[in-house]
Amino acid sequence: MNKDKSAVVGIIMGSKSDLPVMQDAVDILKKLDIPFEVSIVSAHRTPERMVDYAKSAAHRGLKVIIAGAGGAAHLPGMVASITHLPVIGVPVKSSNSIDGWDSVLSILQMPNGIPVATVALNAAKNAGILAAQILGTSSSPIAERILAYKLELKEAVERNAEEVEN
Ligand code: RP5
Repeated sequence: MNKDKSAVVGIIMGSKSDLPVMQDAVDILKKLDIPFEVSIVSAHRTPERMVDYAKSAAHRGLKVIIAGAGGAAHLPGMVASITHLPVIGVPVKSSNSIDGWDSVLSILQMPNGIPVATVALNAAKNAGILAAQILGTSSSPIAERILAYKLELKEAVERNAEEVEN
């Protein structure tokens, strides 16, 4: 487990096999200079660890949790049922999945009262950006870094447009 004491975002995933997808969340949080921690927490294989993680998250200083899982992807929803922190769910297309629909629907279809902010299939990068945006509502430096990132996106499109149109 990557235990950064200053972590404000917790990235968790059901299995090490989710890491290649979840690495995108790691990379964008690094780029945006937001302290995070990474852990493997399985809803089905390590339920006690999941409960401990979710119960201690706010107390340990986390502000947002990004939870990725595939298949019968109960991790994001179960963590959201335990903590009051916002949980962003990343449906991971695991090797034996039915085109990822299993992951998407099991994270998306939460009951009233227990929301999970679900991003697109394998969209861990967007989960990282969304976590940063949540943090940016109460941190001007983070908000500024997000604005700078958006400017980069805009300039890349403009460069492409110029290349294609001229
Ligand atoms: C889920 O089952 C994990 O999140 C992963 O996406 C999927 C497969 O896990 P492994 O069998 O590769 O460990 O719990």
